[in-house]
Amino acid sequence: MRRFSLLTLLKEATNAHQGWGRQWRAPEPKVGYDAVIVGGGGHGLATAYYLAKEHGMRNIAVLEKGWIGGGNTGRNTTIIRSNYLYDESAAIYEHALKLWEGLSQELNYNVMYSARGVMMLAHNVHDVQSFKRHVYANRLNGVDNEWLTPEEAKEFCPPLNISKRLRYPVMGAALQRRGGTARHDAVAWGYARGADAMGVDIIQNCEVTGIRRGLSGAVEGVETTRGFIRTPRIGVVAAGHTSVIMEKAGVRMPLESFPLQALVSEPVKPVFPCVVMSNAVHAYISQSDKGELVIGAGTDQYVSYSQQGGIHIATHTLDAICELFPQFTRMRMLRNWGGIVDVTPDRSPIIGKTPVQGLFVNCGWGTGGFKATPGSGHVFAHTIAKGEPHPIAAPFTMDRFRTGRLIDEAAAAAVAH
Ligand code: FAD
Ligand code: PYC
Repeated sequence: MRRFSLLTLLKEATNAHQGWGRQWRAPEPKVGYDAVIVGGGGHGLATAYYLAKEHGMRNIAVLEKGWIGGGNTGRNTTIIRSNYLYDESAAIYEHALKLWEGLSQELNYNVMYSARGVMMLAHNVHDVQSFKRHVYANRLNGVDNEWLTPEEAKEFCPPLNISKRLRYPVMGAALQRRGGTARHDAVAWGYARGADAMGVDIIQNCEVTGIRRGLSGAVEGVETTRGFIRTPRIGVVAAGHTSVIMEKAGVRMPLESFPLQALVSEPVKPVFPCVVMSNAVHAYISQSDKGELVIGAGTDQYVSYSQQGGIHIATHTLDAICELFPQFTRMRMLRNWGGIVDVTPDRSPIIGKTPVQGLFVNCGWGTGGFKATPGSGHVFAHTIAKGEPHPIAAPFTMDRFRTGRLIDEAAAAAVAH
């Protein structure tokens, strides 16, 4: 693999960038692999990368029904933070945030992680109490988070309207300065490139249509649109389509799939310095490096596999954005889209083994899994390689819905489910 460096960049700049070559191969599927990852989103690709890098498993494949990063990875609003309430959640999201901080160097690929600060607005007494509780709990867990007055919030984000006459006035905010954004496609591409260089086969346009189990019940391989592929270990990382795939192995998942939508404006000069989220009004906003305002809404209220959201949901979000940031009232929106998010009853992910031998699952990240991508891949790779959960992933087993040991982050995604 050709490394990116100042020298190679300078060389290619004088060569019309003709010498870079392919970033990853396009291999034909082999007859069998030591492990197969179903789903070429950020989580699946990160899993493959860490399986190869940290566990020496190189005879593995990532099977993607479309193109890598074409699912929620390429559709999300890229907010990264680790300010979750419960110890288990803080541990896994902070593990991810620490990996984000060094990810461009780790992958030798610019994932454009930008720690510009994530500010969550409080609009009522309940918000104030809840966010202050998060601030204190986070600090006990070594996670940065601080409370701002409305004036301090405006100083941090000058376009913010803190007039007391709003329908949802800003009563304060919780700020995680290490939170921010990253370039979603680059995350998928960086992991793909790194995994490919270690021998992982990344196979696009290859849909898994079945999971074959032997007489003992253990997995034997996957049926795909490109033929049967034998493997003793399958890791399913398919976000909103997880339950569809798991059903093929006879496993019923505690998941619901909802559309979640986002939209971007026409590009403008730098005007918005941070990320702002508002739970109460279901809106969040940042500005991409291209200049577009990136705006997200809440989930639709009904389960669906349509990659569009209801227009009334986006309208409600834009109303809220215009009230909070009146200067954006005259901006034009360029495009909108939806992704299918996989939501568990306690809004926390499921990472681990399943009742079927050789079948592992990583799902339930719902509206908030982009931020977890490096940490999720890292702990899931451990789980697949060792056959036992990584200590950080151990609380996130599917079994918690039987035992009742829930990790109830129902409000953690900061948008209404
Ligand atoms: P995906 O990227 O969806 O990857 C799963 C892959 O599996 C897909 O590429 C799909 O094509 C493939 N697949 C499905 N079925 C099959 C099959 N049968 N065979 C082979 N392949 C298959 N999270 C945040 O942290 N911050 C945010 O700001 C944020 N905003 C969001 C905004 C929107 C509009 C959406 C939709 C989501 C948002 N999220 C956010 C959530 C985040 O995008 C997801 O949790 C995360 O990207 C999931 O990554 P993944 O790799 O598991 O899933
Ligand atoms: O988890 O921070 C988040 C998030 C923001 C928008 C969607 N999810």
